[in-house]
Amino acid sequence: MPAITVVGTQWGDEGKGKVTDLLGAEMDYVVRYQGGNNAGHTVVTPDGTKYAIHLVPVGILTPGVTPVIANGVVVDPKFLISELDELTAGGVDVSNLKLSADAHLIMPHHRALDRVVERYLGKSRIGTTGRGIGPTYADKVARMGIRVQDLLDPGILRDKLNMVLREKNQILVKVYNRKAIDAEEVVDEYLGYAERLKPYIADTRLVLNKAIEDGKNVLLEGGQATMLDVDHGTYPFVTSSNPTSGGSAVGSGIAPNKISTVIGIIKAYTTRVGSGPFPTELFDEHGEFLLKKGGEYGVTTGRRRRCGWFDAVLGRYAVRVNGITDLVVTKLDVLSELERVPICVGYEVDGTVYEDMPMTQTDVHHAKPVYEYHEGWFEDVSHCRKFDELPKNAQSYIERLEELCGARVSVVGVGPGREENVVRH
Ligand code: 2SA
Ligand code: GDP
Ligand code: MG
Repeated sequence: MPAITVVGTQWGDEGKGKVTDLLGAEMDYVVRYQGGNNAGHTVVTPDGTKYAIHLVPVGILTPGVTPVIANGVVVDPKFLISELDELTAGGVDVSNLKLSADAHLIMPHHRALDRVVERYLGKSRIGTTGRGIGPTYADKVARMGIRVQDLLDPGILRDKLNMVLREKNQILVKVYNRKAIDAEEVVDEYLGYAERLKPYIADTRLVLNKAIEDGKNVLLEGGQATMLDVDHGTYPFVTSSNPTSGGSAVGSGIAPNKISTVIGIIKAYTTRVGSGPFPTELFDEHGEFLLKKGGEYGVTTGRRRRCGWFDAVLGRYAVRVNGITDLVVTKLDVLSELERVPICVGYEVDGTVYEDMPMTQTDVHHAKPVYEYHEGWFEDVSHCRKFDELPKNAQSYIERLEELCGARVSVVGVGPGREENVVRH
């Protein structure tokens, strides 16, 4: 059985958590392949319990699923232990978790650097989640990273940390006027985490490939989204990993030809948290309407999300870059009660209209949305479960998004609950 990847198509918070949870029942393995505890996935189970999951895969909530934190993830061990403890206290069995020996560890100097660099950037700051994500990936690529497997060898952990801190402490003290970090204190702290995490550490690349050979169902769960991808997003206002479907192969060790289905999660409008260009952003009462009705606040940091209309230029781009086979449109219910619903079909930059993403970041910053206007609907759609139960204008809105983005819409979300969906294919 080939693997399935679930990706965010916009700037995150499209409802990936809900969709992954929905698919979880049919899965044997659910895998995080990039990012870390910057992610925030909300799941509302049928009994009404609401979970905010950050680092572990959402599949951990489904009995029988093996949750996997694969090689492409950056892991803050203290955070992981607290998330596991919290889930256990809530009655969730976490004993099956597999943690890749190759995943990189977020260290105290990464968290410290994330914060001071943001302060240093001032007006140009990225608006990171402050979890140390960027500096950890930077060290991974610079070959200065410390990996989960280093927790198993105190001598190596000590040597690596001493070496890295010789450089990082110079930066922290001399450039940013901060206190130096004591290597021995960190070694002691991390060896404590090693004791707790040892039972979960595994060769996840082997585990997952064997699972595929045995015909098991594997779901690769993306964090963040296409436009936050370090290669394909609105650089530099991106995260430091590859949330796109290509990243799901690299970040798990599952070959691309073993991934048969790519499901793109797309909100019926657009949101973004953090800095960076956002052509359809609204600064008027419609923006307030989406913020309030959609409950658009960050799950990790509580930050207010910026809100705007649906952007089909971005949707088309995401379908291409990820090879999306099916789209899940979420939060259609939020759009009820609007007289008309604008859809951005192109960008105007200095008199030229682009139907595809402009080549340069400068043009994206200057892009003005070209809208077509769609008749709205006033009915509450949250009870709809079949496509023809949706109001006619809501149906044609979905069909228009499908046409503009170039992929079929298989599911439409009409509420936060696991069962609040219209399933088409
Ligand atoms: P980082 O911390 O280095 O990954 O930040 C870099 C950019 O990536 C954005 N980013 C996110 N955007 C949307 N949702 C994310 N997760 C949380 C959520 C966010 C929250 O689900 O609500 O609670 O604020 C997420 N994680 C990273 C970030 O805003 C920067 O623009
Ligand atoms: P993720 O990061 O992509 O998993 O998304 P988040 O959990 O950060 O944000 C999505 C929010 O939308 C959460 O509060 C979900 O419970 C909620 N949500 C998901 N799908 C729907 C939907 O179809 N309708 C409504 N009203 N809310 C939804
Ligand atoms: Mg989120």
